[in-house]
Amino acid sequence: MVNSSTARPEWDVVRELIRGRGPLTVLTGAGASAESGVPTFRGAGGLWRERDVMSLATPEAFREDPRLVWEFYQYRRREVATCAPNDGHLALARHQSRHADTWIITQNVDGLNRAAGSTERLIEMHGSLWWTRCTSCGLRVYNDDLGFDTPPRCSACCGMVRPDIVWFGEGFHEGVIESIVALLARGGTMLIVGTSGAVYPAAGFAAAARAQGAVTVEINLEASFIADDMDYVLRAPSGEVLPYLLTEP
Ligand code: BJW
Ligand code: ZN
Repeated sequence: MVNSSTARPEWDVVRELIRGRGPLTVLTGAGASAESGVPTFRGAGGLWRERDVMSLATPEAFREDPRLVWEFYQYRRREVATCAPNDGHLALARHQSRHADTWIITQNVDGLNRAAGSTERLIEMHGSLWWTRCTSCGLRVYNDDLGFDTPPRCSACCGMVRPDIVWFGEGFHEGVIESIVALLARGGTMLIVGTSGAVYPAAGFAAAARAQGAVTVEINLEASFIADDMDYVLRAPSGEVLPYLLTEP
């Protein structure tokens, strides 16, 4: 068990960096929700009914068997519905409420940043488990009904409804990439939290920000694929590191 009150010179350096360096941009991945009980993708939790969850997160899988993919997402929604934001999510939300230039870019679809209070300056770049989209007319609808196991029909055109999630090979919501590109050009500090750096374009954000003057910090239990793009590396759980870094004296 890591004790965050123990002296940790590197944590203190990064804490001072955040205090003194202007804008803060935070990129999070599945590890940022791990302490809330949400399974990560490339860890032991990456299987559902013995299938690699990554093979279900594709447009091809949905075309082939919409019911199976919907069931998988309904399972995920039920699982996340039992989870609460952890100290890392809460520290980020608190920091944002005091610092208008702090932005969160999350790859997570669980909605836990929003639940922690980060309702603004949050980009859920891979979509959300709590929204659906019509495959015919594109209508997006908030939907937290955990009750049904087949894809619902669109209220506007009767088309088949899918999770409003960015699957492999798919593009992003309008304006998302443009907003991120602008954030990465701001300089300041960038925290890269709980992501393995295996999925693009998110895996390229740290290098892009660093090339434009940002100082990059990885917060991860293990070395990610993009650890070489980091100026600092803090190997500890985000639920402990983030409150330490972001607590005001
Ligand atoms: C802890 C911790 C604790 C644990 N504390 N840490 C360039 C090169 C090669 C390929 C491509 C490329 N560009 C695009 C591609 C193709 C593809 C891609 O990247 N493929 C790769 C497999 C190579 N990308 C795409 O298709 C993307 N679309 C696209 O590029 O469109 C074109 C386009 C580009 C640019 C502009 C416009 C258009 C879409 C990618 C969509 C990914 N979607 C998923 C599924 C979501 C659905 C769902 O949730 O069901 O998103 S994939 C999955 O991976 C999910 C995640 O958000 C994403 C990232 O995973 P993440 O978060 O890193 O999780 P893990 O499990 O891998 O890692 C957890 C980490 O936490 C570990 O490191 C642990 O150590 C750590 N950890 N506990 C701190 N307590
Ligand atoms: Zn429709």
